[in-house]
Amino acid sequence: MYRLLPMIKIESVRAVEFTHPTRRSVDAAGHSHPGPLGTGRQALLTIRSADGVEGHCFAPPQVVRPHVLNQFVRRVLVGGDALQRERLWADLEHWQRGSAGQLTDRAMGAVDAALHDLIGRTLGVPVWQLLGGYRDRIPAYGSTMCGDELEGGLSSPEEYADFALQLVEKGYKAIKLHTWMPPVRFAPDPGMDIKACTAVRKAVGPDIALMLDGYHEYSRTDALRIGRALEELDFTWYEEMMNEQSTSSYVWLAQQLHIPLLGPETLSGKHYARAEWVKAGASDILRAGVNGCGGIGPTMKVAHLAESFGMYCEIHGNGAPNLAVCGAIRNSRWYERGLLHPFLDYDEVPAHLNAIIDPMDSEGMVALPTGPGLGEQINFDYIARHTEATY
Ligand code: LLH
Ligand code: MG
Repeated sequence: MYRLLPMIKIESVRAVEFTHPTRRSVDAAGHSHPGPLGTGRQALLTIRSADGVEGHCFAPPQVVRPHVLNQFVRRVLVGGDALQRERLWADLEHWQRGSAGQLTDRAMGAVDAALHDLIGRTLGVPVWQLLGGYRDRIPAYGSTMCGDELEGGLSSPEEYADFALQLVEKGYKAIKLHTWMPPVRFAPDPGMDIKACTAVRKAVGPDIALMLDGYHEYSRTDALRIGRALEELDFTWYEEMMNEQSTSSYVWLAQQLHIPLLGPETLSGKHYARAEWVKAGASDILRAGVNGCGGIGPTMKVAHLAESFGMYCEIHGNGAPNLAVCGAIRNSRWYERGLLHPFLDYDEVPAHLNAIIDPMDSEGMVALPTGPGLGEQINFDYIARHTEATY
């Protein structure tokens, strides 16, 4: 004798675009840095059920723009059953092929996360429990912003070392450096990356786990030079140091180094591309994040793929959907907390939230949220007062 869960019938999909104050500015290569107080823009995607329950996900407005919602997302979702999210995802993927590149993995990721939130909120349970409930807390690593030319910021190896000490003081037991990339004038520079990593290791001692996420377009030989230095410095992993579209370059590097290579992070192709990386021996630790990999569903598939091959899968990026995956799987060692910078307070609650999703304790641990769905505490009043468009 069994009972099916009652259908969670999807009634509507909508997005609101709102503004919020921010001190982050984005450089010509898309990396964020501290900046003057300015105005940021986000969209809140909302999927509403016939019972009046709503699931949400934040996304860049261009990702969930009207064309995407009208042509693909509403056609697939409205009238459907949120509990069939695997089927809905497959139907979206079907539309993706003929969408002329308009239905992106990122759009699918936002829709899939909002669907998970809707299911969790309807059932009154956290998504990380629904997905696997492996743990209720996870160690965080402090993930720095990319290097800059701001005095007192991240403009020299010494400043990375000072900042790393501050992070250890806060409780972090692991730190990842993002080093200098263009448009920083002196970047890329393998020698500077090695100096920064050396200074940080010297400052924090042998017991803090360290990782490097450097310039993403190094040549094989520059990447090898840095990798050999990281081995001397006992780094835990080495991430996205070359263009990830060149699988052969990663295979080449993996064959020369014993430090674990981690990836792919930005490569398109969702779980399919990651399976190819495992087969090719292009990385030792797999990588996927909800935003870039097409959602919570495919990210879980990547994690389970990695587990089946005895590999870790480290989840890319912070935020509620990624944290939910971290709580559900066993083969991720850390949650990526950041991006961090000496001039910015990561713990400051953004105007559109009532609390951050990932407060960290003095032992460097982040607790999984206990609220239903993705557990995001959204400030709907603020968003309503700062909405500029609804679609
Ligand atoms: O500056 C950035 O946005 C980072 O490079 C970003 O891609 C970051 O999320 C990352 O690589 N984390 O591992
Ligand atoms: Mg990265």
